[in-house]
Amino acid sequence: MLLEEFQNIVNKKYGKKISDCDNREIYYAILDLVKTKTSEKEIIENQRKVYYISAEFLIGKLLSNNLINLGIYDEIKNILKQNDKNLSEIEEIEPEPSLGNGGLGRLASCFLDSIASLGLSGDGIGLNYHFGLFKQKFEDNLQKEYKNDWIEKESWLNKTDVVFDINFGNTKVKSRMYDIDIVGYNHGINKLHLFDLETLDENIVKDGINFDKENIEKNITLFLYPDDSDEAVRLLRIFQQYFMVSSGAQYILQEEKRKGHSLKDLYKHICIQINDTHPTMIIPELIYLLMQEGIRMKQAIDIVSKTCAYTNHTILSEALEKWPTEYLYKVVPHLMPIIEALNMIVCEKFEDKKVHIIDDNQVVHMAHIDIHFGYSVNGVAKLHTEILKDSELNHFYKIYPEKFNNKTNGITFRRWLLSCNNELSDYITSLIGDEYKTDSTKLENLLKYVDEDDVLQKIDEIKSEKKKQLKDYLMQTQDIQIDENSIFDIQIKRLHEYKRQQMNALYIVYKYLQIKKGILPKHPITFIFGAKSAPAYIIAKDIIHFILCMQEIIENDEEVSKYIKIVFVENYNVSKAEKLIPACDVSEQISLASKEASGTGNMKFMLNGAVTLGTLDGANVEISELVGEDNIYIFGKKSQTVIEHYQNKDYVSKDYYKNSPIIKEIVDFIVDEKVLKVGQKENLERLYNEILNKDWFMTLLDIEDYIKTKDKVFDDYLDRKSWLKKSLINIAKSGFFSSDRTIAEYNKDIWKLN
Ligand code: 26V
Repeated sequence: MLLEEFQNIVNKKYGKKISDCDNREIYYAILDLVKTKTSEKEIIENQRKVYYISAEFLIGKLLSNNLINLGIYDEIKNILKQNDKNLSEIEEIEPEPSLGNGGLGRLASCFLDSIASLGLSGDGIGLNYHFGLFKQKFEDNLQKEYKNDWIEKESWLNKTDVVFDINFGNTKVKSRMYDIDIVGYNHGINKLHLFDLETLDENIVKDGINFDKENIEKNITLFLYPDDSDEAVRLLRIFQQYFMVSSGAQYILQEEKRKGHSLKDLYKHICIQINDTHPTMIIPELIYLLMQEGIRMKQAIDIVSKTCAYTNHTILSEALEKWPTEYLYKVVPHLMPIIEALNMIVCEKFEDKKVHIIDDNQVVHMAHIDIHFGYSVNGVAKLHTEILKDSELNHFYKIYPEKFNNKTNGITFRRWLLSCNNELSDYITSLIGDEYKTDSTKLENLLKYVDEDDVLQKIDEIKSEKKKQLKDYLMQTQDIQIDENSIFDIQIKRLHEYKRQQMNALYIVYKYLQIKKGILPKHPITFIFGAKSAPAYIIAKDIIHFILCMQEIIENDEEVSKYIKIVFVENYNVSKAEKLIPACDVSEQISLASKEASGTGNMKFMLNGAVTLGTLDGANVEISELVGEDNIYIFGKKSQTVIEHYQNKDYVSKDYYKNSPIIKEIVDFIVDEKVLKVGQKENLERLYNEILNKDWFMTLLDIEDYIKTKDKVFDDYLDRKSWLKKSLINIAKSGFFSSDRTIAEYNKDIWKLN
């Protein structure tokens, strides 16, 4: 049946047999097949519907994922095999959209998958960035940025007839909705609505990722929001945000009217989950639109406050959005009276200026709008929510304790196990059946095998197979040779000082110097990094530079390269993560305690049998509670200590440098002659001075403990049986981190959809 259907599509498209098509033709034919199959599915409907609004949806490639969720993955794979085609080669043809920066955007996509897979009615609302997040290349050991041109004539995007006017004061633009179908696992479908600027002009992008930031009639949906380094860029970000929320709000109200619902009952039929503060303007925008419909302000505020819920994803103050009123007057003058009215309501109720929306410097605190005028505030891991309640948002917690709740993040097991590691998922199925695919807690049934040698050996074989696959991939794509028998130690995530890639790099320096002194590792190690830095984040780029310099030094040193190797994977993205994670032995989760709200990579590694080396930060705390201390390597100061250091302003990195000969030796190496020879003096000196004199994210606070613990990890790896036991326990205990569990909690406590 499916074969016939597929052959028909191929015939109609190209007038030839499947076996005569090239991989690209096959890719477009499967795309058509999936789209046809999807359109036959029912749209999910419940009593209520959630709209997940987010500036980022890091969807990744969709081909395999959709095949899995439609239940035709194995069949298609076989059809292709019979015609001498290989599905994994065809996957390579699909361009990867980069509609997100990192964890926040990937989480939104995992959530859409789970919402549909649980049969809940929920659509995503976001932006259709034509070039997304930049494509990263390394040139002269430095990061260079290029546009990611991902939209092709035939793609997952479906153009719709839905068009809205978007008003920015004097300027008016048009937005059009494009839809991507979200296929639930064995379920119906929901939609991801991506809004696009009708008058966008891709030609205004000149060399790399530069374009005219002020030409908003042509630029709004060109790139994923760039960092806010200058005024034009900050303004552009507000233009983007308003473009998204106004399109989304108009669409939601249009749908409600189409269904015959009274807008006064909005909150009875729908809810809106605001993903971080980027979509916050949907609150005043909805109030504005309801008032246009003749509803009085007081009632409009009441309706909207019962409709919107807010998720906080970071406590980093530089990431909490604050916009000067002056900017908002420029971009959304019609919303300012509403924001001012909301602020008045707050000021009348609460004297404490810390909870006001507009501060004395005429700056609007976006999160404050969400907290006062939304009905739920949640953090994304147990520790993170506690920190919000106890310190960062304590003033608000005291006023609205009932609004605060925790929803520990999760990941979709369809993508992060079934699709990226079907060797492991098939083996798990052979041991415990496939119930775990819809009830992830069933993975615990694996625990009965922890002492069975043949099971442990098979786990080892699968890991080796995935390491071999990664080795081949790196050879093909980056011309890099790695030893598949070495330990794969992997840190992949956005580059940020708080995530402390610099600490990992300093460990490698330590190892390098040891080897030079004749103290040799017992087993070879491959240190793998993948990370993009924001284009204007100077120190992050210096860290990349330093790691690439170390890579070159080690590569060209025969004495050292026998034992250790650095690989920096270029342009780290979702599909690369899918290849790296199943191959990992040691998962690096080493952020400064209190700074990583949750992390989700940590969960993906655990599910694929890697052992975590980490601090008690974000969801690492929950991983550690689940697997127990024998099955994770925890080091470093706890969040409470770190928070006290910040409060007392008593962390002085230079003291650590002066008091420890090891620290001095490795930090000095950043500006050693050997490094200066392959690198740029300016960048290396800047990094050296930063760590020595500032070190805001306290690398040197934890580095000695990190070295000690990491050495133990590599020693323990050699006791294979005990290591594989840890690996199996990690897999067995990872069920909690399924995004199906997270979404079930959102539904039960916040959305109440069915
Ligand atoms: C944004 C920015 C913007 C400019 C300046 C520096 C900076 C630093 C961090 C951020 C992060 C924004 C929010 C975010 O992406 N949070 C991530 O959300 C994930 C999903 O909940 C969570 O797993 C990560 O721990 C959290 O960092």
